[in-house]
Amino acid sequence: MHIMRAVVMAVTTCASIVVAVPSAAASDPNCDQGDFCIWEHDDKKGRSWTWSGDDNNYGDDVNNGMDANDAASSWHNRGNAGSYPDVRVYRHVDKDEGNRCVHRGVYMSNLTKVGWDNAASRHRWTSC
Ligand SMILES: [Ca+2]
Ligand SMILES: [Ca+2]
Ligand SMILES: [Ca+2]
Repeated sequence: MHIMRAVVMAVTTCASIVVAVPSAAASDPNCDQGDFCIWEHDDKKGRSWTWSGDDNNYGDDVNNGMDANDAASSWHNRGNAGSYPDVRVYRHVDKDEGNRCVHRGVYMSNLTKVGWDNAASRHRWTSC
């Protein structure tokens, strides 16, 4: 029941963000302006997860029965310009080794090409 409640809250949060920035959302229906977004498959296919803030553990982010840990096969940083425009993605929840900077605006459609398929476990906004 905890998981179901988290999903409902996540959906509610996303809905409110869409309402707040309708014009930006229209430019990419899969990933709102200001968010870091990941997809289950290449080319923005399959389940997706989006965050406007940091997330220290993808394992509790469930979309349609699947959590985000080690799931990302494509990603897109649609962060806003400012103090923290980039995203640093980490392979592990509890270790900093093996992280990667994803600059603002970067979309990677096939993470296998850079050795990151099904690897991301958390991220934080930064400047890198
Ligand atoms: Ca995947
Ligand atoms: Ca999480
Ligand atoms: Ca991982």
